[in-house]
Amino acid sequence: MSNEVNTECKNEIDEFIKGLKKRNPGQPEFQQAVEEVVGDLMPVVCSEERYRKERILERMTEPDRIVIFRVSWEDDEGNVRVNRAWRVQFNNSIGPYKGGLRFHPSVNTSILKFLGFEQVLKNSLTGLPMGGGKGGSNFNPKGKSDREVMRFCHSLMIELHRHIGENTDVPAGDIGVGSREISYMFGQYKRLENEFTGILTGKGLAFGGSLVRTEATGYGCVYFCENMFNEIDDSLDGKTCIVSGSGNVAIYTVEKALEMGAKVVTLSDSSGFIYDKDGIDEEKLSFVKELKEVRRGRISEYADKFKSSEFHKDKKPWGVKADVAFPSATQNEISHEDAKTLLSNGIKAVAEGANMPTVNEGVHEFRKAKILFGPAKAANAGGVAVSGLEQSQNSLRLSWSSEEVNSRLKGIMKDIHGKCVEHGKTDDGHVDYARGANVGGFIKVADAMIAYGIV
Ligand code: NDP
Ligand code: 2IT
Repeated sequence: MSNEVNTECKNEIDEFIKGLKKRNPGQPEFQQAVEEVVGDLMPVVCSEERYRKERILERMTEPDRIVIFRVSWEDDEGNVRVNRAWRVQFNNSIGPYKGGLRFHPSVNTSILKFLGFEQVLKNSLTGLPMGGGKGGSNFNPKGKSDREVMRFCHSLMIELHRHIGENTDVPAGDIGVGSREISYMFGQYKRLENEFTGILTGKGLAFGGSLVRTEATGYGCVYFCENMFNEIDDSLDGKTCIVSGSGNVAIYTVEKALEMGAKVVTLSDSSGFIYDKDGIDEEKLSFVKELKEVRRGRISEYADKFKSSEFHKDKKPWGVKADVAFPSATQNEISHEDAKTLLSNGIKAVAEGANMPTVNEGVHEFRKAKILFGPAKAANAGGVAVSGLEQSQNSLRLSWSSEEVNSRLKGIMKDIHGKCVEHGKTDDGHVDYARGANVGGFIKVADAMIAYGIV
């Protein structure tokens, strides 16, 4: 990583990145995700002969396999539609592949490889036996009827079913994939295989889903942020927060932040953001849940309904002065300029609910400024962690209470925080959470790969 944060092994880093770019042309998101990680890992590799000799970074940045396939389906007007779908099985060294499916028109190989690569380290951090993978399609669920989404999901599973399994690969939700889509896909898998097994997570409660999975990513992100504040003898109580997105992660981030005594003043979607000077309270959040989870409407309706708020069309919330930012929409939503604006407005903490929401130059600004920066692979690991707990419950053929799942989630987020402190504490006592998460996630996977020989 060519930046002021990582100065050790600069030549090795530059050489590695040069090779990576050559091997993966036209994949900017994947290159970005690896670059962010390699700056922290190279010093570890340089200092440990077994990692260097074993070419562990070259091996970890090459996915095990990628399946790409056509999904044909029929829309409500009888037109034949064709989409492309992927499953990137990145690394199964410490458990079956695990990671979400994303349905969004922007989905491509680069985005899914970045997500799969991050997922390997994230899943390792949870301490659960999960490898990393990611998948999805360039299908756009927006404006489609339930029946169209059903036909698409059923068609997708006709191919995907042969590549997944409870001990092989267990997909879940991500952008554009929630309980409706998981249910259609699970129902089709069950039919094709004549088997009722936990091959997807995020299932409905009536058919093997776990309590608290819906809330897990947002809740986990807030728990992680609270852990970061506690580390410096502070807390979220009384802090003003800005949240982007208004989907699964954003909604439950707001819910938990309110419970912790924070004030949340923004939400967004791809059309713009709302700013509510009085704060989003429980009642307003119920409106957002109904708007987004049931009616699938636009966030601008919030400003029509609540007079204390205003809608900023085509804008992002990063110019609003606050103590804490929870980017919870998508990759690269915080530009270098946005990061500088957040810092000049006195931001104290950034906890990444979305995957890679900050461009690398922005991450460097946060790390240099020594604010509390919770990187995605640590801060948003609560979602996949509860997916792991859903897999455990499926294997046991038991359902745990919400208290049980929530307390395990809290414990896992605390453990992840602990790993970041262990590997990220700097000489002046500051915790570099980005380095801590990268190194903490890497070691277990690297050691497993080395134990297997040259694989
Ligand atoms: P949802 O589909 O529920 O919500 C996504 C939200 O982000 C929507 O408000 C959407 O607006 C907005 N958004 C998506 N893409 C863009 C874009 N290109 N530009 C602007 N806004 C955009 O997804 P999730 O809440 O599940 O996911 C949000 C983020 O969290 C993603 O980065 C995902 O990878 C990550 N994540 C999700 C986990 C999960 O368990 N669901 C777990 C860990 C991380 P609009 O509706 O207008 O498109
Ligand atoms: O990015 C993520 O961690 C997810 N979308 C959740 C993956 C999962 O398997 O629950």
